[in-house]
Amino acid sequence: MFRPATYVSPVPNYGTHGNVSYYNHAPAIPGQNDAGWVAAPNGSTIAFGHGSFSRLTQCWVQVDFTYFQTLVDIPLGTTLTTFSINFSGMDDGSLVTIFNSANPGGLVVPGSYVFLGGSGTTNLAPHIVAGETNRVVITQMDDCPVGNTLQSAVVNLNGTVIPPNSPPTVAANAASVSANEGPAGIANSGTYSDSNTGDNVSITASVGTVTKTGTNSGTWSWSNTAPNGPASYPVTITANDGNGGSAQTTFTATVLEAPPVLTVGGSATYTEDNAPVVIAPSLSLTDPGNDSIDGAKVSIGTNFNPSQDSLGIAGPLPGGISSSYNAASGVLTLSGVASPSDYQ
Ligand SMILES: [Ca+2]
Ligand SMILES: [Ca+2]
Ligand SMILES: [Ca+2]
Ligand SMILES: [Ca+2]
Repeated sequence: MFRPATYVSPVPNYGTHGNVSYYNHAPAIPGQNDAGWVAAPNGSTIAFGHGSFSRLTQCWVQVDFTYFQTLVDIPLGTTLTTFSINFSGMDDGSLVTIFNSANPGGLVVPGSYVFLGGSGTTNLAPHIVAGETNRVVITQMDDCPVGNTLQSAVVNLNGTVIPPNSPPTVAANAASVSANEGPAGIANSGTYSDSNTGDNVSITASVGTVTKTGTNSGTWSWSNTAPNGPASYPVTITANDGNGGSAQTTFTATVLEAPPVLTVGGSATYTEDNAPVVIAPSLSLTDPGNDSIDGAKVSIGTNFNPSQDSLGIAGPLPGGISSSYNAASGVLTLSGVASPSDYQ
């Protein structure tokens, strides 16, 4: 059910209840997944309104519209003999619009109008498409206080009542998420809901992994690896009720650049005039995004004496890395693009 904030006023006086001309003043039919759709008072019929439910103050010069929708998933191969919407307890009128691949903008045929006290539409079967979800929207109008009601509206397909189906809703807790590159990965979460308690809503993600709790409503949790940054991409979460109703939400996932991690493990003891020793025997160098390293510097921090202390490389360097030593400053420079393990 979707109720605009207020009624339309003034409108010309068309002089009869449910007059077709009043629909010319109706706001555009809201989109299938627009915010503002709420469950009807009774999920399996409608049971909208009652004798004193009108918001109007004058007769026939004001008109109040309320929308109802249901999604009818018709399997491929279904023989469509009759398709009608049957009403009871209507004040003051209703109009049925069919949306499907043959009528993407919505179809209203002359027999789609039902007037005060009327009971059903004409046979709409010629306009229904099998093998897809047909969206049926009822535009109910009140053109005169006091009454404003639609007790029931049911879809009748080949003589069988089709239970009403509303699309689910889905929302993300964060419109954007970010995480450093590395093994922790990136995550988001959210909620979903479907007013049809018998629906088991599936949740899928355009990228990454998503899990859910609940059946027709609950929460979802999304995660993905974050192998290397910087990177940013959209993630679409789709909720599908399995009966033709679906909804989507999209958020942005951003993987941030993170610096390399250097651990100078171990220690060395050097005795004057002896052969050189390895100064950091268990040094570890990694990058959370496994980025290449451009260069490195090694220096003696304190008590450096250029005439006595010297840094050098033991053995050949991995390909792509070259070294130079400044004897005056005591800085050993390694340069060239190579992997962290080669630099280590
Ligand atoms: Ca009325
Ligand atoms: Ca549903
Ligand atoms: Ca990176
Ligand atoms: Ca990095």
